[in-house]
Amino acid sequence: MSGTAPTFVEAALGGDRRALARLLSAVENGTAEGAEALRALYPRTGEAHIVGITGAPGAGKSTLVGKLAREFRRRGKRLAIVAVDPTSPYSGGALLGDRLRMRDLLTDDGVFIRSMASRGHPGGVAAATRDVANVLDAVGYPLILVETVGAGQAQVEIARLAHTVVLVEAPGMGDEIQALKAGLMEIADIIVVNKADNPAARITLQSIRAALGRDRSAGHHGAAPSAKDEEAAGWDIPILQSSAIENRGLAELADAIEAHRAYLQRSGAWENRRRRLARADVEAWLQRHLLALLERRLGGGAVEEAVEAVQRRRLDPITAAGTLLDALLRAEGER
Ligand SMILES: Nc1nc2c(ncn2[C@@H]2O[C@H](COP(=O)(O)OP(=O)(O)O)[C@@H](O)[C@H]2O)c(=O)[nH]1
Ligand SMILES: [Mg+2]
Repeated sequence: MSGTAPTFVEAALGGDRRALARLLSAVENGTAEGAEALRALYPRTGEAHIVGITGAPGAGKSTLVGKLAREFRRRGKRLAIVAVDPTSPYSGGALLGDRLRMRDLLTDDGVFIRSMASRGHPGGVAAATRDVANVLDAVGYPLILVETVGAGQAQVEIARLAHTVVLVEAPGMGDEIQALKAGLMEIADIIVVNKADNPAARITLQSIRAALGRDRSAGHHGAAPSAKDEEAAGWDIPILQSSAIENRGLAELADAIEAHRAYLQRSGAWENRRRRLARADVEAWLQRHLLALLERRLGGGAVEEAVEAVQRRRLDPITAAGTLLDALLRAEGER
């Protein structure tokens, strides 16, 4: 390593929260300093349990994550929270009331809370989320809760970049289960119907059970083996209830998260998921390196010109990408 990176990486490793915040900004913004820090830190990663918390806006994810964090703190566990949802009430833009409610977490040294910027991630938000989680893993947080809004493919992609995916549902958010449409049901390891203080939660619970083939009338219990991966065959997706505002169902949810990690490790699936994460990291950096190389060899405008041509339908994206790659290989050959 060279430059200024070692000092603030070391400070972050030593528990300096401001250095950690600065490190995360560098990593999020894709600076050279951030990349250098990530490189230095990566060997220390791979131990944390990364838990994606996803679901429709308004389901109560942020509230639930805050309460869940307190539950884990009661169990003596240190943890980090990453909010990819820009409306999360953890930091800067939050309403005063939200901040007051979060005050105990904000002043707890055992919790580190990070809100991701909603834009400006050179390699895409999924890759930036991985990088942020990797840094938090490296500096020693054994549990990382990542809140993402379960809307849109990019968000599903982020949720998938976790060892455990918790899907938060809530009653009264439209007559259909939101997650079915978004394809979130397929990636869920744990489902929790929040706002169980609302009587309509029963109906939501029944629709989810039916959707998973677990309604009693179907004559069996236990999940039909999920199609998402063969590794999931030994895991019955728990369908829990919670009321984040009434502090109910939190211990059960924390238990389920811990049980899922134990299951992954027992079954060997932990390694499969670690491999998936390693692959995502390699592919994300491959893409970033390749784009940077294109820019250096062909000039900054080359990719933008191709994008423009594809937008105008003068070129298809397959030809455009192929042409860029050919030009790059030619430029390399001439060196
Ligand atoms: N009735 C009820 N409201 C809740 C519960 N959890 C969260 N809320 C409310 O639902 C709204 C959305 O919560 P928020 O945590 O921001 O949802 P997110 O968009 O999924 O992160 C807020 O007004 C919360 O106070 C709950 O368990 N019961
Ligand atoms: Mg939120």
